[in-house]
Amino acid sequence: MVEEGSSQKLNLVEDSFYISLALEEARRAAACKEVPVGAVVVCREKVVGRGRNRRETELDPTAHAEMGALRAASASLQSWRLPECTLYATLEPCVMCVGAMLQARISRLVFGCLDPKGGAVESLYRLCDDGRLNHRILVTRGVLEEECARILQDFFAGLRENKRSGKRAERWPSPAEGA
Ligand code: AZG
Ligand code: ZN
Repeated sequence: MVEEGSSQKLNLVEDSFYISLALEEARRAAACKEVPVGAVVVCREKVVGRGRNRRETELDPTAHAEMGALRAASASLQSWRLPECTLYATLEPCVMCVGAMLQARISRLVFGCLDPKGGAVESLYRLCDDGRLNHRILVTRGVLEEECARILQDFFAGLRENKRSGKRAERWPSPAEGA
């Protein structure tokens, strides 16, 4: 689902392309047993930062995909201000990541699927459009929504399956069976 509006429609092909790059990052995260979330930052059609969730790898609660992409973009553009940039994320960003985007003066956010338990753009809070803050971020949601949701569903289904088969392995063969 993408909101209607001619400018939104115009951006759809381009937005889908950049979200597909964010999905590549999410797949890389999954390959490292990380919750598969990916992000890219784009400035004047050029990818200036990529990030993927690396919390387990880095043992860092701030190592969300969006934070990695923002850090890489700031390093690449040599500026903490990123006013001409759009951030593309596979999942609705959390409070921390929207906070960082507001600090960076990101102009636009595009994301794939909602995060009902952590999203700070629509689900729990609406931080991108809060008149009390000193910056607003234009938002487009629902780009490649199914793919972005599916990669998370598959990851968590795999975790549950591993947990079940792990439990089976613990029970069988049991020591009593002479294993
Ligand atoms: C996450 N949510 C977002 N938005 N981004 C990440 O990198 C995450 N990791 N776990 N939940
Ligand atoms: Zn986050």
